[in-house]
Amino acid sequence: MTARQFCLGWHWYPYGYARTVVDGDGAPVKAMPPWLAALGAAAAEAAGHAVEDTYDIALVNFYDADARMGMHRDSDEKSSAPVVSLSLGDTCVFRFGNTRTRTKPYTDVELRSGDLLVFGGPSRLAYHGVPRVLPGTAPPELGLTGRLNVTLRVSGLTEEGGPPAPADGPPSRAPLKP
Ligand SMILES: O=C(O)CCC(=O)C(=O)O
Repeated sequence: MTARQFCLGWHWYPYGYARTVVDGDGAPVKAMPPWLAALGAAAAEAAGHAVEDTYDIALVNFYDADARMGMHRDSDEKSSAPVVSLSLGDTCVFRFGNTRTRTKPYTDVELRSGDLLVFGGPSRLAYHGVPRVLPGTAPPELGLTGRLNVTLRVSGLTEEGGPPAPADGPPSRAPLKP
């Protein structure tokens, strides 16, 4: 099982971003809310990073009890601005690794509902993933079964920076990270 994902601002697909391609319904990607962009900037700044560009991507990941996300790097952005990650709902085991390999050394930490994680600087391209969700650990007042993660990034792309939409044929759904 993998996390289910949708995007705001730019649509992520392996290995790039687009405004209009690959959404399940073929519709252009929904706008990035300015308040979410501001939250990303404030979080990065609070963690000691000076970010001049606007946070223009949100990846929203939903994890049910069996979902996971394989070790990967967020390396499709042209900006080196830190990644800001928010967790809501069930606690997960978040695996934070190194920049060279998907394997050890890595550190497992629990991310709980309300946690915000910033990784930038020398850790910006570290491999990371979610090997496990701890079902039933969400705060009951949220009314959420599962885990939601919102990952904020700066694309560093211009309007023209995304890849071209396919000339014809139905939009394809991007495979998710394993
Ligand atoms: O769910 C998480 O905490 C990690 C999400 C993530 O790594 C990603 O969207 O690239």
